[in-house]
Amino acid sequence: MARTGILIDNRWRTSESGRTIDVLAPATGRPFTQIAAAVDADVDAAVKAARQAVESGAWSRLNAAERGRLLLKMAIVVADHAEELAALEAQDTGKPIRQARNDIVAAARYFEFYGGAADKAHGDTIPFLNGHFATTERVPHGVTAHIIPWNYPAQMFPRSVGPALAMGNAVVMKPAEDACQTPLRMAELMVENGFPEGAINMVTGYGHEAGAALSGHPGIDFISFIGSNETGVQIQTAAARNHIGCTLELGGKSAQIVFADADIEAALPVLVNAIVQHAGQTCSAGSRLLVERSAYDRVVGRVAERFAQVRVGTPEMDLDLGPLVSAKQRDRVTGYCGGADADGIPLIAEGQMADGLPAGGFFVRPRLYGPVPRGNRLASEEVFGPVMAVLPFEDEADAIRLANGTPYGLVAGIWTQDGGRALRVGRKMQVGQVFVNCYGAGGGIELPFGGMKKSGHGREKGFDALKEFSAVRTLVIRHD
Ligand code: TXE
Repeated sequence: MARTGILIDNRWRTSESGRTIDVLAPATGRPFTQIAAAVDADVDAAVKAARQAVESGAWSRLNAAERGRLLLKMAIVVADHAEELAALEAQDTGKPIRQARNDIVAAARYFEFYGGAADKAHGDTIPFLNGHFATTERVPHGVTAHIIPWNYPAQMFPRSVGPALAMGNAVVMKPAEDACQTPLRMAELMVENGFPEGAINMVTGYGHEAGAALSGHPGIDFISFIGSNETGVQIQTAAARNHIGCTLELGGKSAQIVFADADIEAALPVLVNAIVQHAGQTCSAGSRLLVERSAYDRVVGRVAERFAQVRVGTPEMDLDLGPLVSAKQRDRVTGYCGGADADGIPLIAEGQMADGLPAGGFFVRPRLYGPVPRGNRLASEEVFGPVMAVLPFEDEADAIRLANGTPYGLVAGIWTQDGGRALRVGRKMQVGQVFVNCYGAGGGIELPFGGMKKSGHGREKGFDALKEFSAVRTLVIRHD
């Protein structure tokens, strides 16, 4: 049976409701496929299949090295299907094909990292009372639920399920209704490459139906969520009702802080790319450019020149950025731009639209605004589009205050040639990741990633994710 979107016990199914959702290509605005709209009964069947895989031993009887081997095999399988997956990702999300190819490289690396890590997450022995031997082990939660958004589905699929499976959980994922083709294809490849029934289950559908049914299901033991703040609150509420844990990764308003002594020519491509990559639809997008006042005109002038060269095109044109994912996101971003214009914020530079863009595509022209007043919403709210806000700062203390002055706390970039300042400022950032003289640094599969404040809690990526997807059991033995 063809991929429908609902995968339970290694078989594709249609929704109990019989309904489907049209999936639009962002570059044309036209449907290119359909996914099932899962409802309560589908989610219930998926959770039961996962539970069965845990309780029957179909999944849980595999030892850590065997689980790791299956994940490692997927690293090779994904690499073998790289071009097919990249084309699917580009069509589904609208991003330039080169960026989609990078995402597939990252996806394979997630499988590799967590495959390799599966048999290396171990407990401790702890000095305790005389005559006692105390030890800990890491045990899976059981059934883990995963809800991901539409911006990086190819990366987020293995980033989310990889560590959960490595630790021995059986998983149920609800990918985003706006873009989920690569997670479905990778799940299919997992089935073809030996994952037992019930280990990986997929339920496509709307957030308020399939998503709410999954996060509120009494049969799940943990929730991993990436998405909006509003939905994050609902997820945490659902988790609390079931007395289970969750991780929330909820976006940001990340600052790039440029001091007057920075090597601006080295910084330039990184500063601009941090808001251009995937049209700014990146949780860690560097959407605020904070520039030391004494260098403001010089730095902003160079950024503006580069920004004006940025080009918007279709995935196949493979320019700097593609369309936004949906009409809803396009309207959100143009709404912010309209607000900035109405507030009289100067438009410093605009990107270029390629000739011959399809009329129905969700394209938006990138915009650089500044100086943005500190109280303006463009200075503190997540736009999730190619819109950068420039703000001047006076000195180090002011930079720290300004960088930390939003409700979010995901990432910060610091550009300076003064090592002491980089450390001083970096260690004051209320964020989960700080980059000095670089930003994003190649995806960072190995690096713990997650937020402080309204950017959420818990850590994905790296070894820390293995801790999130497991619990510690302490065992004490008295021997005299
Ligand atoms: O998010 P939603 P949306 C931010 C970004 C963006 C805004 C809105 O600012 O503009 O959120 O995006 C599922 N119970 N981020 O509306 O709705 C939904 O089906 C359970 C930042 O797309 O949170 C999808 O699978 N699940 C973020 C996922 O949640 C529900 C990436 C995300 O969708 C649900 C995306 C519910 N009640 C958006 N409602 C980042 N951190 O990168 C929705 N969902």
